[in-house]
Amino acid sequence: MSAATAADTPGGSAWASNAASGPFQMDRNWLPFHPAPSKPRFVPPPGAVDAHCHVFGPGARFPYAPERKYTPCDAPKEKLWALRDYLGFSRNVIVQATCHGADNRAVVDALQAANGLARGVATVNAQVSDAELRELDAAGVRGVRFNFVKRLVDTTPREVLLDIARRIAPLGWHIVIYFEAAELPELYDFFASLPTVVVVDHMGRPDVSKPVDGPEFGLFVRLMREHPNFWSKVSCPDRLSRVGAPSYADVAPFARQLVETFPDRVLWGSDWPHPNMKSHMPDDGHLVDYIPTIATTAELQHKLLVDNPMRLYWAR
Ligand code: 0GY
Repeated sequence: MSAATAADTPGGSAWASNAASGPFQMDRNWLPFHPAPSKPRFVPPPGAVDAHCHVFGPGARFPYAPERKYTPCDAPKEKLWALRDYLGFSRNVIVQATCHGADNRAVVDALQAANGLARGVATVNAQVSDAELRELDAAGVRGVRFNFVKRLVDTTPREVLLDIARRIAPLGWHIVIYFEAAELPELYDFFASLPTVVVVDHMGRPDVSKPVDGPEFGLFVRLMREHPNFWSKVSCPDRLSRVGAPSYADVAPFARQLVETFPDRVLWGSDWPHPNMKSHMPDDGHLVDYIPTIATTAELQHKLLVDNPMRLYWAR
């Protein structure tokens, strides 16, 4: 859907009625996505890609997984398209959220409805068949996500992940990894052994109260420097910041360093509908206005928002 209806536009009445999850009861402390994001001042370049966002349900049609660690409010594709248009973006990369487990039907449904304007990252388990992988590929999936954040998923043995990695590599897919910075020393060698392009969510979640040139973030920069197959999403200042919106000034130096050091291997994403935010819900307009503070020239912005995601997700 390229043209959002007035009611679906952020700020409109349908947009604001977001606090439901079909037949599921959303978690008592769940924060729904922002009901009326501000219009960003920053205008993304034509063709800009929001390369990290999710769809949730609707639960009545795409049930949340029994093994999930949270139950969200529904965040269906129509609201994602409306937000895309409102923020001035053209395309989305929809990442399978853990609340849907390895059942990728909500993402596939969104991809099939997107008229080529969305690609996906799936979650698969060891039992996935080659035919299922081909179907996901035909729908627009271009990667799998391995999640190491313990509050979100139970641990999957590394042999299983390596087996999945070997099976998706011939499709030209990549692997998206999500972990906390404190876990990187233990996971470093495993990550370095992965055979595909590897995209790291949210800069490996650095503790931004530590120095940007300190050992913790230094290890992540080393991973990127020594392994040219590694990319990073410079996303989610809202999850990492202590000073908060609209500047996210404590996170910006970390993101800026990655954008300037690895300009051809960075991606930006809104993270809508922002699962598991506890203290506040970010204003998506502020997140867009953060972009020129981390990609400070038109050339860097074009790489971050257009060239890089197009190369990774729309090469075919
Ligand atoms: C994010 C972050 C989170 C959740 C998930 O799939 C998910 O459930 O990714 C989180 O809770 O930090 O990137 O959306």
